[in-house]
Amino acid sequence: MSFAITADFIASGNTALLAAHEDDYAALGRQLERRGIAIEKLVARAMGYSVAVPTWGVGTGGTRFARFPGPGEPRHIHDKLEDCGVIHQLTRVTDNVSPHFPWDFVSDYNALRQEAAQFSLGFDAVNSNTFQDQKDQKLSYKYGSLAHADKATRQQAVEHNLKCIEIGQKLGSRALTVWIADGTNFPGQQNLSRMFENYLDAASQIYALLPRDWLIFLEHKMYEPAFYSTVISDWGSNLLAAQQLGPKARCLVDLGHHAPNTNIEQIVARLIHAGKLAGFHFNDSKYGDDDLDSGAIDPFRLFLVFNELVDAEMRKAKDFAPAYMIDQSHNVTDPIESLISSAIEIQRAYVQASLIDREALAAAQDSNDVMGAHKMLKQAFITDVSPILAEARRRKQGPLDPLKAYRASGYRAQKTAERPPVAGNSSGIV
Ligand code: PSV
Ligand code: MN
Repeated sequence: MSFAITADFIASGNTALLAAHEDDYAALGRQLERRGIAIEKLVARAMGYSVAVPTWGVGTGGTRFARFPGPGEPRHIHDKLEDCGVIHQLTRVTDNVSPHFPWDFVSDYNALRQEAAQFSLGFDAVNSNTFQDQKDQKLSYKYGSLAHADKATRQQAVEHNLKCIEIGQKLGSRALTVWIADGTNFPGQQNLSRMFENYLDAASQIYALLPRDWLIFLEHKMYEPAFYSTVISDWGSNLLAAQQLGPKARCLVDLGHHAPNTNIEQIVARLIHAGKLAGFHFNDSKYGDDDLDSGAIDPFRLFLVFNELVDAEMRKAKDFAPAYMIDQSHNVTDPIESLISSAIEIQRAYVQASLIDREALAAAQDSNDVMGAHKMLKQAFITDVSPILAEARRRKQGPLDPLKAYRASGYRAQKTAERPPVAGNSSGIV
């Protein structure tokens, strides 16, 4: 393992920024004190927050038109772990990675777990992949996987998911995320009811073999690659499936998988009510499943999602333990920069939502003080909590300014020299 970024490098970068940081932190502390909020409590919350990075996120993404490879791209899971290690070292909030199979297949998962631990990384949910055909695969997923009309193809997809669980157990993971691309492009192509029933039958075979302390996260998506119908298209179908499977099945919310203008925070509230919220795939979007960087387009929506999450946390909602993960496609930026920035934006929304006086908000709501209640949310959202996030990082020996530290480190240049570009151009997902 060859880390280009040392603790001394981070500490000396912080020395140059410390006076300004202390000034900003003290000013914010005084402001929050006037509002009856202790800044120390927020630093503690920021320090306790964690969001997982997907292994595929450190590779350069693309669209169905083209993919423009970036310099020093990771070539395999070992390079990806190294990049994820840098993101965690610089943000101090991404201590878990979420692998995707077969993209991250290796021969020795015990060794991989140890390798990750050297970067202070653990493994979050494992993701199965039955949306692509793999080399030497017997039956094709062109017309579906867990919901395929053919029983043998469904069985093959079930077995792949079971294999992912087996790998996940070696990695110390405790959840399997299942997103299927199954659906149709033409009305009449398949029987909509039968496809859902096929899915439930296959998913229940996976569910039956989940290890005792494992959960299965079902991810819904409205469209793409199927454009007329998808089997698990929305949170309604997803909740139905999770309820039918049993208590270890929960619904995962990918922020990009909804119709435009959908009130996602309300879906989150409903899933919390049902005790069925698995967690998140964070990203941002403008038009569809854009997979843009979290907080880049609509930070207020991200904040409103966290408003529901912090509310549930404070009132100790039953079965509430969401898994937080980023799921983005970095097509035009250095993926490490995007993931650093996104992790911080997500942590920011969490801290901002923690500023809200829940009792005062409930009192305003109960007395129908519409503007008063709304302003409480807005005041929290417009509060610049950057000094809190910086202080949380500093106390964990991280940099005050992660992006600046990353750029100054020369990490990407070093990796560009070490990792020769993969030949050829390609299109498609990460
Ligand atoms: C599908 O669009 C998705 O959000 C699922 O989480 C997949 O596993 C991931 O993207 C693959 O990039
Ligand atoms: Mn996703």
